[in-house]
Amino acid sequence: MTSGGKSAQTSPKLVGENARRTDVDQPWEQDNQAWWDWYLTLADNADDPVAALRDADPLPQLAAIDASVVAEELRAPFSVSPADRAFFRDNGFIKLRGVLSPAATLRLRHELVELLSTTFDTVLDGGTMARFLSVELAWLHNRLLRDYVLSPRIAKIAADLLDVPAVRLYHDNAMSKEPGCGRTPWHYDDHHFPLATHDVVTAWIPAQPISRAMGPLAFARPIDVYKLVEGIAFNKFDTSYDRQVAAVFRNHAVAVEDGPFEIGEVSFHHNLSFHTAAANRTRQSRIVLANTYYADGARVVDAPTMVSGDWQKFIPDTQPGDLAASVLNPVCWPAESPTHA
Ligand SMILES: O=C(O)CCC(=O)C(=O)O
Ligand SMILES: [Fe+2]
Repeated sequence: MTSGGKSAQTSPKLVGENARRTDVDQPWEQDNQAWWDWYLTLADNADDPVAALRDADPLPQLAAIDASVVAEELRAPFSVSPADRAFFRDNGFIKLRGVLSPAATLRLRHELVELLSTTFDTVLDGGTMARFLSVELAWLHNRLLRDYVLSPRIAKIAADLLDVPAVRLYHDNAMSKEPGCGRTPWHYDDHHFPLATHDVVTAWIPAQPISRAMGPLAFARPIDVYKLVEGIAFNKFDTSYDRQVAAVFRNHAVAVEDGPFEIGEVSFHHNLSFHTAAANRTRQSRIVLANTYYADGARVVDAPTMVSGDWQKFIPDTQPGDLAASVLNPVCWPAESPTHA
């Protein structure tokens, strides 16, 4: 586990060299949870602060399904059409309905609630307010989550969208945007992943329906709008980067897909896709599993920065410039085991 275990509230401040220097060229010195606590402080919430919270729609009442049924579903292929691929190529993201069944979605939520509540010694859906909780590498010690993370169904969608023959796992990320937690700042993931390739995609797998009030992931389109904001300097101390990106997108009337996710709907975003998420204005935790995959054969960049977070946890025993193919980066598609065929 990389997230500080049963951590008490960590104050979101930079420490060590990260606090002293104004550049982002030094490595991240704290754990992954501290990274998220810091990162969310870079989002501008001044225009629309979270005031009152509302009830989310109750979760559907469904009979629990067996882990073996979930595993079967996560192996079954999902058909990605030529139109889906073209949409992803042009826009850098796609939202696909029915990637998970409602029962498999709720089973995921049950498992993530257990994981997050144990890790942070809290209860979800209101026990912790206004915070973004994150646990990575859960697949290493949780059999059921392993099926969701290494899922041939999900990894094949990633490979099809990237149009590459094989993908590896970069990392999993169990995330909970707690009630009252503000916006996720505008960014693209290319900043975060120290991989020397653009063939990187994140499957953002909601563990419940996500209404607009709960803060669905939202994507600027088309993909090349990142070029409009390439010149904006990242500022690690305040919200200026987020504000400037928002202003440029507004001035250029950039389209933003910020609609809700129905149960079982999963989005896939490319590492050049600019995205953000609204605040969670409901009393329900917005729980998501985000799995990032990259084209087999990619290398680590020559000079990872602090924005890359604690990447050596995800690609251990690997130096900058090396092939990114550690034991924690299995090929998820094509599925290796015959039982995954
Ligand atoms: O869930 C969020 O609010 C942000 C997630 C994100 O940026 C990502 O998965 O790339
Ligand atoms: Fe992201």
